[in-house]
Amino acid sequence: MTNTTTNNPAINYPALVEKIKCWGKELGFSQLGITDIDLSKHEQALEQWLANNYHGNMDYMARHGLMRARPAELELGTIRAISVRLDYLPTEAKCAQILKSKDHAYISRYALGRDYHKLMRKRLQQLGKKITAYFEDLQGEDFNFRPFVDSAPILERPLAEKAGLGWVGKHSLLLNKEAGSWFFLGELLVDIPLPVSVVDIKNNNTTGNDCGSCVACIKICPTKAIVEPYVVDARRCISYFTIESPDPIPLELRPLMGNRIYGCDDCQLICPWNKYAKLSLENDFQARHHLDEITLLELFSWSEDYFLETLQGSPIRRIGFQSWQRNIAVALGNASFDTNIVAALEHKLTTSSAMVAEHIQWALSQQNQQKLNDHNNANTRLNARLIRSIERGLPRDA
Ligand code: B12
Ligand code: SF4
Ligand code: SF4
Repeated sequence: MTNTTTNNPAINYPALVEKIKCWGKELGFSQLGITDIDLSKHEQALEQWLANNYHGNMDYMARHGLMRARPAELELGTIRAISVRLDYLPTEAKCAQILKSKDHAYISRYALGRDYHKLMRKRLQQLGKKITAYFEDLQGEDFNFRPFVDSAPILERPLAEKAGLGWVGKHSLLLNKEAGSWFFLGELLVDIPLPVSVVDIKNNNTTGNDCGSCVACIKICPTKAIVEPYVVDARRCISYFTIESPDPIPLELRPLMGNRIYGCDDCQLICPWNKYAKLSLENDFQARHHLDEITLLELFSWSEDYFLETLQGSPIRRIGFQSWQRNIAVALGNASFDTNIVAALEHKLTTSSAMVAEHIQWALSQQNQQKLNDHNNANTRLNARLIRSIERGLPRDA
């Protein structure tokens, strides 16, 4: 990026900000804010997180070093970030219902529909083009932008917090008083001196700690991945070992996964602020192929071709068939004893890769144990507490 527009007195930046906000709304974003790009106060926490190896095998997290907290080093000329959020909670989330049914698959509610990366990046691109057109009308003025969605190089939550979209909760996700945390983040890095958003505490924009003394997310996490307030050890997070990591799932964590085969929502489901979450208006985020209420056995019966074909456009496809089968095998091991489950596991044993076969063996031994004991104790009480809380707090879901 090269900047030729900085401090050009001919440009009415406050008026441009109003236009950008309108364009953001027209493009369907739930909220938009503008911030400078000084994230220096987060550098130490980021360095510590990496030094603790909390990123596991997500090498891309370490690769960029402190550049992740320095957007101008990533994209030369950047002086502001336009930060956006987009609500994704589908109209019928059915979270409690599925978490109760051990023979059904719980897929994180963000992943039931189409992949959000493309949708958001396209809209951010459109926003950038609208600003470009504005500058073209001013004849000769130059404007440069670069969209990011979930891109590893940027600390999206601290940026969004500075832009007034909410605060970082103890589960480390961004929370908003009027929208909870069920939203994605994205940003447009720009090289123009837009006035930054004013943080208005009354109007929800707050950088204060609105978690208060609550620690519900820390207590409910099935794998104790929130190792201290605001800090997640990714290696223990179900989201990491079911989505990000292609490696075998550590033995001690398998029983704690329950039926969560793709990511996990527990720390958001327990959060009192999610009473105020908005349902998504996007068709793309509604469940496809009954992924919100499908049995583990049905998913386990899919062939690789069927998996690739059916999940086209879904974020799930990114993890590949091996990780998909690995995750379902573990969840089948955690389900109540059922001769159909044992038969399905045995059927796949000989045709699966060595990595998946090892998980199938584990699942078979779990099924056998459950046949003898007739129950699986791992996290049973914790799960029941979560379900009661969802049923009380999210009436539309229950
Ligand atoms: C890597 C990653 C993960 C990893 C690691 C998670 C983590 N907490 O770091 C894993 C795979 C586990 C993961 C899981 C999930 N993720 Co994720 N993930 C990311 C990614 C790519 C980078 C996050 C990162 O930089 N982590 C490193 C740490 C050090 O950074 P940080 O948590 O932001 O920490 C800073 C602040 O918290 C700050 N801080 C603020 N206050 C305080 C106070 C104290 C005392 C301290 C010490 C620090 C501190 O200091 C830190 C250093 O800068 C972002 C996208 C992005 N580019 O930002 C998405 C993102 C965070 N993920 C997202 C989502 C939706 C999820 C899941 C809910 C998915 C799911 N359902 O399974 C889970 C939630 C798990 C959880 N509780 O975090 C969304 C969150 C949206 C939101 N509302 O905040 C993001 C922003 C993607 C997006 N574009 O929408 N994710
Ligand atoms: S997503 Fe699940 S495993 Fe990860 S921190 Fe939240 S509750 Fe824990
Ligand atoms: S559950 Fe409580 S501590 Fe955790 S993010 Fe929500 S309000 Fe904060």
